[in-house]
Amino acid sequence: MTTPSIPSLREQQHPLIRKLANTIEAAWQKHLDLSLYGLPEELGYVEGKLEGEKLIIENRCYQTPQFRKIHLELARVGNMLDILHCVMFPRPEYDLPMFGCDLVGGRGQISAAIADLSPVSLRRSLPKSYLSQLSALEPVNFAQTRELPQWGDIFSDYCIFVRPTNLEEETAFCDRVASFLDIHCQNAINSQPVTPEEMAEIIAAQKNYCTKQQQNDKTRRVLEKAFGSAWAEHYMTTVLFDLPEETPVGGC
Ligand code: BLA
Repeated sequence: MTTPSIPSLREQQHPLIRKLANTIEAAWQKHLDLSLYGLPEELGYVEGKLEGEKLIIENRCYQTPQFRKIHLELARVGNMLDILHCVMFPRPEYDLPMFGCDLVGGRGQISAAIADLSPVSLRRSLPKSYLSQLSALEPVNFAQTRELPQWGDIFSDYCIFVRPTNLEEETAFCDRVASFLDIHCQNAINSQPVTPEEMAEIIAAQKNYCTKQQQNDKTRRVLEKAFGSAWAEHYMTTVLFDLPEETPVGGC
């Protein structure tokens, strides 16, 4: 008898999604002290129907001393749509940006590849160490860059939003995500807690980030068509982009 293995979905997905999922997990394993994050059980693996096609969602979720939740989600709609979604939510005691990444593809082509380290402090810029490390990366050029939607003012100047046109660009995107993650994880494990005042600002900025992401109608539409609008709202606000706790976490 075989137990269903978790990587089963990624083996059927677009090669860039598979490669990026492996890259992200390898960076996490390499740098971070991971423990499992308990998602509500019914939301770990989800199946629905979208226009007669089966929608499958698989979630992996961890936490670490610096991140309250790091989430990798793979989703597939029949043979039409392949999705990778990933967000690392820092604990608000740390002045760390949000890492976010979304790959959306269908019929063999990735139409949207986005990755960013987004500032979540009210000064609305990345910490200095990030700015110097990100600006030292080799510039990458993509033939087809895409325009951010209105709610996309949360992203940094280092955000990449492209439609990769060939294997070389797919590899360049994946390498850039690996660099973002190396920079991010190294900064995270060396970061020190902030003051309560700064923490309040960070909570407000994380809320703004999540509220903006919840305005992504393209994501919402896919989820609504498969599971209905109440479920889509619940999923977007509790699994994809849940708000940080209001009350400061006590501790010694
Ligand atoms: C775009 N996201 C999209 C698109 C779809 C989804 C279908 C349109 C693709 C295209 O225009 O080519 C769908 N994305 C999903 C679904 C899930 C998902 C169903 O993650 C989850 C189950 N989105 C994120 C994160 C970022 C993000 C973390 O989840 C960025 C860090 C960005 N996705 C993002 C942006 C667009 C997008 C900016 C383009 C939106 C637009 O053009 O209006």
